[in-house]
Amino acid sequence: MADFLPSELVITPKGGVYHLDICPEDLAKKIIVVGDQDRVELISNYFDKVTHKSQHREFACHTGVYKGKELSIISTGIGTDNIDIVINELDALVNIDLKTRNEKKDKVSLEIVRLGTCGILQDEIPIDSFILSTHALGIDNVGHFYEREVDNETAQLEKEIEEEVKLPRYVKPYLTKASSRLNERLDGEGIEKGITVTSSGFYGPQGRRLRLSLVESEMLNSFSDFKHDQIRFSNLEMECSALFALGSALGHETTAICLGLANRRKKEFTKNYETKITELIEYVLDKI
Ligand code: R1P
Ligand code: URA
Repeated sequence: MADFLPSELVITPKGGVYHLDICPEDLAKKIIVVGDQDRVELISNYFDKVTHKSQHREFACHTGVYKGKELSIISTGIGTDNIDIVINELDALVNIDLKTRNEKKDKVSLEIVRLGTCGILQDEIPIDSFILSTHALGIDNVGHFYEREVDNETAQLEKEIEEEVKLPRYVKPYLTKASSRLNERLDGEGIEKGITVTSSGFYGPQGRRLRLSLVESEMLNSFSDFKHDQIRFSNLEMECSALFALGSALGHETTAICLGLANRRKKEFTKNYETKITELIEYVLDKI
């Protein structure tokens, strides 16, 4: 019997994965993931050659060559629920034989960089900064569905965070590290670094109060106030936790670099999105 039956791993008539709707030959080993579908073309416009273009639901994929590097740019849409789909299907494309439905013996490790946007959690991080995630703290739930190994240092830090940060009582956070190898490549002058908080929503789950009152109004400040040696919470978004947790558990290298759009401490919002996202794209394409 095959390792993965049709109810568990859905394969399209043309031999691709169900939601992304791409086939193994459409994918490069270096991948940039973005939330916004329109950002895919903004990035692939820089390619010297385009070899594949597709879109199914919110998942656009452009593969091509940039300065000799083969890259795929894929949109995930918003949220860790989508990341669960994207990471499992990207892994299936390289590590499961979709014809026999059996796991491959020799595994492929993908390099996956999220190029996103985020909110800022510290006064000293200017609006429009590029923020490289050292870790992600999930206050979503996706990571809890999978067994994975966490090193002692990360487990200890997770415990301290859980004790000190004022989260709603039914939120169980999980901490994961970004790939240090990818971070060495993406780091540079002026790049801000820190732990990225990944939320399950944009408003209440990120401490934004419109007309509904929030259960825990101190959550955001207690993230900003948390300090452990040189470690700080730098930013807040909606995908990194599941990307790092599932990606590393499957043997892939994952990290994220995000443009800080909103400083939540200073209550400021960018006026420079187009210019700054272009700068971030050019920065990542050259470093990746
Ligand atoms: C919310 O506006 C969206 O923007 C951020 C969040 O993570 C969320 O997906 O990232 P992207 O700009 O990559 O979508
Ligand atoms: N994306 C988020 O998830 N939060 C912000 O504040 C800005 C962008």
